[in-house]
Amino acid sequence: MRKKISLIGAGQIGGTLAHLIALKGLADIVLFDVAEGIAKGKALDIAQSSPVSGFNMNIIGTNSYEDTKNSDVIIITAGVPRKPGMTRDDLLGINLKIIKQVADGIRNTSPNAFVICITNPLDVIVMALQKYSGFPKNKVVGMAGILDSSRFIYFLSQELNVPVQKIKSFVLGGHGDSMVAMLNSTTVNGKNIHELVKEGKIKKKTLDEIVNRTKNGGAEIVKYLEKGSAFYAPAASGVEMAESYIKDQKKQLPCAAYLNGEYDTKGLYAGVPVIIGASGVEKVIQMDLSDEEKVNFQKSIRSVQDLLEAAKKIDNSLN
Ligand code: TXD
Repeated sequence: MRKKISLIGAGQIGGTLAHLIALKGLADIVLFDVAEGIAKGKALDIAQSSPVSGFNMNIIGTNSYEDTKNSDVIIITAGVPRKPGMTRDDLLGINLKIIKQVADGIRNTSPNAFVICITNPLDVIVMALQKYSGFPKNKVVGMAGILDSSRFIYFLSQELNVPVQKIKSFVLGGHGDSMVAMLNSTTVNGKNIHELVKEGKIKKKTLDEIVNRTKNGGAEIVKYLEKGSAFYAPAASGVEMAESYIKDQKKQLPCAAYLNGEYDTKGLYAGVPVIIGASGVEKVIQMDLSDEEKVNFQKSIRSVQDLLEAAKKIDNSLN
């Protein structure tokens, strides 16, 4: 039985998600947007590429949640992106309102869906989505860590002239300036990055610059684009999560997941390595963090908690 993925938000990321999912033949696609024309136009355009690209997925555009009924996966990008000079947190007020509308739309139409949230500020918006929708915590997850880790790995591969496939790393914590590159578990051709610093293959200063460039990865692209933010890498990251669920691949992926005591954190979503399989978030992986990583991770958690407090002031139903 062919799976069904509904994309709530047919903007830059939503349209790219639809195209990538179609090219992979992953599922039938419903592109949903309040701007119905955008959803319908992009769906028709992608569908018209099917003879060229050789896929036969059904893809429609709509502004009716009825059409998204019984989705296996829902990927949410509904919201407004940053403009130059804005932080992800500046989007909180407007995107909280939007995510509440989305939660109302999907609650009764796709109660068994695996929901991947992409809308910023990610860590709090995914938390609000889970509360507003009432979906099980293991079926609501945020996409950020895969993108941040992918940016970090790309920058390292460019610096070290090593294929990206040969670099393993995780960027965890909140999806903001306090995100944490886990250097202790970063390897290049199987060798820990700290060894490469000792061998003089990469300067510590250069490594720190790469960590900072990763933290500012989104803002760097917003500056270039002026209107809108990154969408190719975010979409590719969201598709990896959807595929791991649909194909029960049980991949270990850095995602914003609900913590119930792991990493000394309870009752909060934050970026951690999880296993994604047919039951959704099947396990939170407890990594051995260095003392410095523990301090930085807890700092990142505090910034998520601070933003959650700001969200609760906007909508006390989040208390
Ligand atoms: O790593 C990450 N999680 C981030 C997330 C990476 C990049 C971008 N990040 C955020 O994703 C960004 O800050 C935004 O909050 C979302 C979506 O970014 P995108 O670039 O796709 O924004 P667009 O192109 O403006 O698309 C948003 C669409 C647009 O077509 C609106 O009409 C639609 O959302 N929209 C709605 N759809 C459904 N329901 C409602 N209420 C709604 N309001 C707006």
